[in-house]
Amino acid sequence: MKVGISLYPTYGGSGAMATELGIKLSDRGHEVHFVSYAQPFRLPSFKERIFFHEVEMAEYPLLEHPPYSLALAVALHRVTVDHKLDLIHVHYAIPHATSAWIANQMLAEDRIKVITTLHGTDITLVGLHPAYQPITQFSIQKSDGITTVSEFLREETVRDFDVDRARIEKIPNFVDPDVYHPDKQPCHRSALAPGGEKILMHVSNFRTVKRVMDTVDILARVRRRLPTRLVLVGDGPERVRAEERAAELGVADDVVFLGKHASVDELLPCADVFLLPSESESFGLAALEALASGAPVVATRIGGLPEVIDHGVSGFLLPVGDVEGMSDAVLSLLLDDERHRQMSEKARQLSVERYSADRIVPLYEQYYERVLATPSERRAAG
Ligand code: GMT
Repeated sequence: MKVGISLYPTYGGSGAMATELGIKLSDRGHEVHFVSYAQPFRLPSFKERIFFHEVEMAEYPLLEHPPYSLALAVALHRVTVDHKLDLIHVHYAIPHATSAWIANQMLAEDRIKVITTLHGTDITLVGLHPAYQPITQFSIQKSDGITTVSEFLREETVRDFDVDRARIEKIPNFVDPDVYHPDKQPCHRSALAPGGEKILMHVSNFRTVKRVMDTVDILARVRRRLPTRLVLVGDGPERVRAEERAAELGVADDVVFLGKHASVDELLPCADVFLLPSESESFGLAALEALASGAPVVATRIGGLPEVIDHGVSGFLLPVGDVEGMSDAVLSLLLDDERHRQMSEKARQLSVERYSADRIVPLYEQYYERVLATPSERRAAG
């Protein structure tokens, strides 16, 4: 099959997942064409059957906000024609689903199938804004196939975007258990915690929704009982406030800001506990990668996180903002080696059983086949 994949190339779960999917599809013999404004961060420089097409943007003084959605539509159209794609698979509805719809209109009689994978805030946050809701709804409804990464997100899509539940396929995110592994080397433990401290870790794009500040508050509480450090991986709008918070609480020396890191698989095995105190999370890919690396996860009971973390088995789920409860949960693990060992084992075992790439990627292939085999009403209707 020849598949075009449109995605956000920067740090973030939807781009990471779309890239991993493309790589796995190419390993399974498919030809994959990534279309985006920059090379996806998890894409290796060369891989057989993988191609990257950069969306060309023209600058012009009148264009204060150059129309990326149009440039992407043109690129998708060109790549479809030049490489005879079988289907376009877009990740994150805004604006990718709309650009794919435009590209398909340009293809006229030669239209191909478009599958939209909804990842999170394209439905729960940005997509709900009146500036985008109608076009997002239209583009999702016009897609030939729709997938969501969790049951939670499927329900949100049905409720807020008037899509028939039966039209949505839930295909969860996945993890490569050989890449995310408790024994992965190097994990740099002695550099991250030179005094032999315990390590709490958080990986995100530091947007408000991630509540990074809570991780600093948790560290401050845990550190009163046990020498512990917090390793923060990623960057974004909340980083400065998190740095200020660490200084305010007098724990700055025990908070390590690593910035963006392309290979979190090398760091996660160092985590004694992974923290994800988000106020919204459709799935929580970062949590899944941590679990597969053997780190129990302390997170919030929201969105799709209960589909990924088993409370009391592979981690703990607490209400949003319950910093005290999360600190107690962390301490219950760090102060009990046997409990920690058991939870770490379960984290690895359950995450791999349910969400390994070998199990999930074929679901996409089967879904592609099904969508390709279904006559398109929208095509007939024009
Ligand atoms: O919706 C977003 O915030 C963007 C997206 C991203 O690119 O990071 O994250 C979402 O997609 C991930 C991959 O499917 C999920 O693991 C995240 O839970 C989800 N983020 C939110 O729902 C906040």
